[in-house]
Amino acid sequence: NFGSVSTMSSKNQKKKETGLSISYKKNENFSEWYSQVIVASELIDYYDVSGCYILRPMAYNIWEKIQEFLDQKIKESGVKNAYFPMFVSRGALEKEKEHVEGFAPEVAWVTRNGSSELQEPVAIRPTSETIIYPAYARWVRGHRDLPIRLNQWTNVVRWEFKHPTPFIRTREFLWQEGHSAFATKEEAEKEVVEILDYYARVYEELLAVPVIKGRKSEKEKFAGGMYTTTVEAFVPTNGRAIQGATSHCLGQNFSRMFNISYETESGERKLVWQNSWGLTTRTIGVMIMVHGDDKGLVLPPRVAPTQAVIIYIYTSKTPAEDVQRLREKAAELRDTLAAAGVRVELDTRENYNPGWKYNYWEQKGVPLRIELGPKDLEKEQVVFARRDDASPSGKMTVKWSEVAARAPEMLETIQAALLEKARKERDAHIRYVNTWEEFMSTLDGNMVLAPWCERIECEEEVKKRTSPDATEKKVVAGEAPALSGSAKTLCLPFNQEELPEDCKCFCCGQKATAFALWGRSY
Ligand code: 87F
Repeated sequence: NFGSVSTMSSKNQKKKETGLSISYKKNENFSEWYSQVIVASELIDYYDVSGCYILRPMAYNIWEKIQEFLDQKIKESGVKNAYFPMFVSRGALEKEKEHVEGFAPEVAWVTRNGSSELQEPVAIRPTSETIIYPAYARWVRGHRDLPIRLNQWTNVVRWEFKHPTPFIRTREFLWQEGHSAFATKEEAEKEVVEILDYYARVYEELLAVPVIKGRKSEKEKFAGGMYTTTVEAFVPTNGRAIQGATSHCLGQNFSRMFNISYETESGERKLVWQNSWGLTTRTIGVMIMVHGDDKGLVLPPRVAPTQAVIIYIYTSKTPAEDVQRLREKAAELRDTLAAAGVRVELDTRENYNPGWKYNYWEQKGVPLRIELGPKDLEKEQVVFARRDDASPSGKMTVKWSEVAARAPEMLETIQAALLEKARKERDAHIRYVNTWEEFMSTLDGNMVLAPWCERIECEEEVKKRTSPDATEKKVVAGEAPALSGSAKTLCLPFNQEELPEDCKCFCCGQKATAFALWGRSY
């Protein structure tokens, strides 16, 4: 589904037919570029249920890397994994009215088996509070049963009606959801920020995507909880912010509804303090959008299924014994690199020329290409070509004897360079404003920090005044409607400057209580 073909040049059309190259430019048609990249790189294939996509091995492997990192972190902190059923009874789902109310249209129900109607339809989990908390109520008796700290890695289903985008907004997605119950508020709050920090590290240390940590406004928080913390990322190409993951302090709202309480030593019953937190396969979409380029995917080395590819080069004039030596040396280098812990592949296909292979692996985002040609045989060297830097300075020669030491170094250099570049670009799109006029003239393409009163009515006013109707913005054909939405608060950043004295809200003029980060978002 690449949209209108007539806008492509015949050269691009040819490339598309051979599956060799990305014909859309990231800067010119971002949404078509994205669709093309995820398919050409073999991350995603389409499926005949709207909003659902196949995660091919490349995508699933990246998810496994994220899982490995986060799973280890949360286990070290004492959280255990479990698995709860995917079906929710109507009674359980509707127990906590406030929480499900706004979400009800997104809940998918199983109403039939074969041709018979179920006596009592069951819902497919959109999130598992109503599945897990009845069990917590049974499991908690005394204070010795606390804390309970469980996580599960699952799929969830939310029957969204907004325009779907692979990884970013899908009707089924993969995530982890953590649910803890403590005797004290302090413990629950401490874990909320501890987990948020792991989420920030997934983005920054694995995906090389900078994020801003903060608290959601009253309007944007999870309605069932007390407060929501979030990591927010930014896609410079279209100026959209995107929520990266959330960690909620639930207070005692759910323990009250589900009667999760314990007896204290003095014999009183007290409600537990809870939190919940989730990170999804959206992470992968954000990474693609931030790092990808006109040649295709650009993968940060720490999550790249293949970190380095070796390509040997020869022509019809290369003597047969040299070709043989190239093959042998390339295989030897592959083994050396694999032994050094590099996820390496050797492209031995003889029916494709080197140019085609370069293109192929670039499209797949492999961070490091190692070239070995006839001239390199005498000099006992290879050429390193960085995926993130196509300039001549992105190429360098490396002695065979040093390849095993230099390749891991280079991968770490690339990892750091990707984060640095993304951070510079993101930072260039963060703007401070003080007035409504400044806000409106800055909003397009940027995230805006503005002194704010934190009132829900004020945020609603901003939403109205920045809606496509109010701003006479046209919905761009072929572009997701999400790309033309109103401005909202992304978060109140934890890390923020002190407000000047007597500072007024940029929108309503009432007393400002904090800087809020605003943007148009996914
Ligand atoms: C859709 C349908 C029904 C989001 C929904 O963020 C219910 C919900 O409760 C719903 N979409 N939510 C909020 C989920 C809150 C929370 N759950 C645990 C998380 C992280 C993991």
